[in-house]
Amino acid sequence: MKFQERVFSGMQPTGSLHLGNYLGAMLKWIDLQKTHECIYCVVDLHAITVWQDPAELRQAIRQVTAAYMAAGLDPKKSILFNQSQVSAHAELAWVFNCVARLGWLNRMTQFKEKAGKDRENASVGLYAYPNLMAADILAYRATHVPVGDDQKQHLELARDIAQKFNNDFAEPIREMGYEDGIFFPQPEPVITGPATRVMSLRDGTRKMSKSEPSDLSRINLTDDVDSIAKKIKKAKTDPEPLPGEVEGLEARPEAENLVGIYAALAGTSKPDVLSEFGGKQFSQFKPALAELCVEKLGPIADEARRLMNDPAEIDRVLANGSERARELATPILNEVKDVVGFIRG
Ligand code: AQP
Repeated sequence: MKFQERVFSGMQPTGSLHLGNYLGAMLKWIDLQKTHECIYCVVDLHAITVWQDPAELRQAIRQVTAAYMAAGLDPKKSILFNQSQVSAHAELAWVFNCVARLGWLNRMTQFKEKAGKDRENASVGLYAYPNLMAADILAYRATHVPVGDDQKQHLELARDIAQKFNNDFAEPIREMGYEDGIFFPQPEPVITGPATRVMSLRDGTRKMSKSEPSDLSRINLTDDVDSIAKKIKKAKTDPEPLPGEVEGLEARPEAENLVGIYAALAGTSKPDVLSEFGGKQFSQFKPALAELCVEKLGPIADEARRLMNDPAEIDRVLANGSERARELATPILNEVKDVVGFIRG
């Protein structure tokens, strides 16, 4: 079956969004919105795989939605909604829990990192997280998934699940009229640009992350001008000047990270940034980077704050997006139920 091109992606409302989320994923979301049918989700079911304070979770769902809109996602063009309002995600995830193999999930590095040494105490949800992510994507038969580099492995798992579902149920799928036996597409990761993995400002070998305790490690999309400037100023670097060529960034993770951030924010490439700043010290590069960050992120923070003044309007956007999402997902889920052999009323 030839599937219509459709984009799906999401972010967890586990705190304020940061520069990594913005450069790694959201910039591409905004671009794809111009050419594709796009579905952008606030993945609250994923968020509770680690305990969340309920009042803070509600607030974070609205904040992430406000950040989506402030960054340029248009709820009239794209579908913006929160995952828990569309039960197809959870229902399909259960089917996928029964399709995916334990051995596949045991290989997921994100679970190992997040569960850490206290693995026995991690939630079952955290372990099964990639199955829910596969359901998020395949409930819409999405063909393209713009994400940061850290999600590559989960995307590969989603492709494996789609393939195994198609194989396991080949006969009923064909009987249903899918002559080539393909019920789910193989979703393609879209991992492009100079900042697919933005690193911590305090340690160039660790991913910038919402859950990192030090706020100095990341630039939040809600940070004011002074905080942005302070965080860039304090960002870890090495004593060498910037190289003139990209090869010179090898084994200099902090330098590479800052150059990648500059390139992504400026809409250029690392070689372009180095042709401008090669040979310069960080004391010259950092103020230019801070200025660029403020120029690009300041208006997003201001607009998100303005939107947060009207939470009822944000809730309306989410309710409307959820309705549109349900319209797309329900017929697909119904066919899944028929394929699997459930009886529907
Ligand atoms: N540092 C990053 N660089 C590039 N892309 C990133 N993404 C996250 N961090 C970076 C991308 O942002 C999207 C949404 O991520 P998420 O919020 O669902 O969860 P995450 O990947 O687990 O992000 P965090 O910040 O690390 O959250 P916590 O700390 O709560 O686990 C994804 O497309 C992701 O690739």
